[in-house]
Amino acid sequence: MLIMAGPVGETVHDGGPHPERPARITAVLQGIGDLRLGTDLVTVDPLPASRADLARVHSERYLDELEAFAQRGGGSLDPDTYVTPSSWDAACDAAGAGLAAVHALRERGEGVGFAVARPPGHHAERGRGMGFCLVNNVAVTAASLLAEGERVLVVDWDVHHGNGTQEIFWDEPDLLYVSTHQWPLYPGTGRPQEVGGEGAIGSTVNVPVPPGATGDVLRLALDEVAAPAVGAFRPDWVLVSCGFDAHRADPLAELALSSADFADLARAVAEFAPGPGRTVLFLEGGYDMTAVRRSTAATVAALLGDLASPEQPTFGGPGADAVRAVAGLRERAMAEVHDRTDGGSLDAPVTGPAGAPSERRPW
Ligand code: OKP
Ligand code: ZN
Repeated sequence: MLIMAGPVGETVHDGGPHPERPARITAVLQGIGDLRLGTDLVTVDPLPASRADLARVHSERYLDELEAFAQRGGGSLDPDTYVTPSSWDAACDAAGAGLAAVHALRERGEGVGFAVARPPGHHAERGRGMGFCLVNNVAVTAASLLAEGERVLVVDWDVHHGNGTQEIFWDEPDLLYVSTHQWPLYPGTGRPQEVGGEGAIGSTVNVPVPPGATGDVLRLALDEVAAPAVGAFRPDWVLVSCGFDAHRADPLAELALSSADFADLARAVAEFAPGPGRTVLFLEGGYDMTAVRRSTAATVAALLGDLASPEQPTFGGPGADAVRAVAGLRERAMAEVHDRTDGGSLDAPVTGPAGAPSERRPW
């Protein structure tokens, strides 16, 4: 059963000629519609996230500024990130979608949740929106679960690194953040050496891959890098920052996945959950409407147990060696954080999450 929370953002938060646009939600709905789920589709109407929900992950000051900015008519937070008069309400509704999905999953004890909502969230940091993101939707739901004592895995397969999610949970040992992303690419964070803060060493897992990487390379990242960390972590919930912009047709990046690869990633990620009713997808990026439609259909079908997919999986692209090198890079970085904590040198290398975007390859 698919528990869809939303849709949010199909008619609001419209920046005109901008890739992050309302039609993305229409494409997701078409992809779900293509599956003809009938009674296997349950739609829940999200409530807006409350101030308390939002304040778990964002500063009061940023929330006040964002609301007031939208009320004054909006504008730009950065060259990529627009705010319209409807954006504050849209952002609150988008953040509420994940909470509604979790609520419905708990009631039913089965199914897969999908927050079909925009604006996206994973670039939004505690104190600022950026990269098309105003409120960090996946973080709001994760923080609500953490407040209830749950252990949360976030898998971020959007082609961009989720710098906001990483920053918000940098020192949180009960949240494991795993990201695969193209490198180099916006926002420039997400090196393998970024492993989490002193109180949460190893709770951040970054697997950058080069342009041209195919589905098998991301599968390798989940199987060889993510799976051991997840096995040791034992999450209660699996939240997926589900961007479809690693698709080969996406105009914003250069990875080479097909819709069938998203199905494959989804099957792998669902295995990380402790049981049914504990996996929630959050729409992040995805800017080619056909790719978004097909990838949505393939991903949801896979999670509901359907093996069929219209496109073929992809393989043979670059990056497998880079993925295999990640474990070693992580281990060295984790030892360095330990050394610093134990009174080691004060000028040890910075391991993030802050820092200027870098064009250097991490491997
Ligand atoms: C949002 B999501 C350089 C280009 C920046 C921003 C991309 C945001 C992607 N100024 N582009 O992760 O899909
Ligand atoms: Zn993205």
